Amino acid sequence: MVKYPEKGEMQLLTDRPPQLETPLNIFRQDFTPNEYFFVRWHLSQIVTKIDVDTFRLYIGGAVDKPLALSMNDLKTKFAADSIVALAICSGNSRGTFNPKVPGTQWGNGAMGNARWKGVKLKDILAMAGVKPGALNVTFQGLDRAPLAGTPAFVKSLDIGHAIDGEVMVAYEMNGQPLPMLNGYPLKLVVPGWYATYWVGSLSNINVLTDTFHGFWMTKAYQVTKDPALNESPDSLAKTTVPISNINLHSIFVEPDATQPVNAGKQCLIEGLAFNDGTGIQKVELSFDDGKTWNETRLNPELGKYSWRRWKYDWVPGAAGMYHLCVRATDNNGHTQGNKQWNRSGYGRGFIEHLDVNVK
Ligand SMILES: Nc1nc2c(c(=O)[nH]1)N[C@H]1C(S)=C(S)[C@@H](COP(=O)(O)O)O[C@H]1N2
Ligand SMILES: [Mo]
Repeated sequence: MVKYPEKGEMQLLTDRPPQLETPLNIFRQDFTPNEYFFVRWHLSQIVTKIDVDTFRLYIGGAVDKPLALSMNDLKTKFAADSIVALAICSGNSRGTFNPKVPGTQWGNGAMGNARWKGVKLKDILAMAGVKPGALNVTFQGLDRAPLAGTPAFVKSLDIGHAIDGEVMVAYEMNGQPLPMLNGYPLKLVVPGWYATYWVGSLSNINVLTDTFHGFWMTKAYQVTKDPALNESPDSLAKTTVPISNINLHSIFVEPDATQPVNAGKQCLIEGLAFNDGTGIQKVELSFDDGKTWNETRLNPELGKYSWRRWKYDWVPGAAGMYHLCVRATDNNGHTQGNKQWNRSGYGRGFIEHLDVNVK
């Protein structure tokens, strides 16, 4: 465990750039406190100091009127908007893939649920005036690569997505300014999509009349074109597309599997389920390897892009090892399946297991 500025005790996965994972017990609350919110950067030159008085968000490219907006402009010239949304790294839970895949070996803590406040991207683009023929919008922050050859971290969205009224430029999370390590002073919020699009220390928005082909869209963060396709180490998909929507997934948060629980006593099992805004219809547990399933209690919904907490009161009868499984079903009736491996360890979405020692 380490401590970084504005952060609580976190698990350090890499230090240059910093990648910090949230301890699992922090997930026993609706919102993930800013000081425990995971941290993930790609380029080692991240911003550690910003003068907010001179900071500007630049909007350019295929617009009628390029803009340079101060923080004060964002807070006074636009209506404030707020949304609860889960930010989850595409590589969350990668460390649990079997066979192992290269990349940061995250447990389940590369995600967090927050209430974001800021300005609708649609309103900012309307002020700039998007020119006819616009296709893509790109986003870049103030972080830089140490070597000239490393591609800048630039992400893009289709224009239709950018102006859907949900994508937001956020200046607050959970009622506070963003911690520096989470992209202060501005972060793009793309509800329902993996956090690779949630560009932090956001400084440049560019409207393009063609398709953006940058490294971080066309080479990195690729998934199989057919989402149902299972890759295996010796059978990799030939056609890939940029990752997008958050996959349906559910995880255990309690009990802590390293500690035994008591036979004949009530044991609270709890966890999280989430997806891309489709919503969670039910979460079920199995104690017999998937033969029968028991419905858990869902906590109230906090918003369609929020995670959903679930709970189950279990009274284990006798001592022994118990093998638990959890699966979620979304509001379209789609239930998590058993296996889904991919070479990059992205978008983990299959049924999770927990071995509990009852004594
Ligand atoms: N400027 C910038 N924004 C970025 C990144 C980055 O490297 N640079 N990484 C992205 C990825 S992959 C993730 S998972 C999230 C992590 O956000 P956090 O550090 O606030 O948790 O930021 C996204 N936005
Ligand atoms: Mo990520």
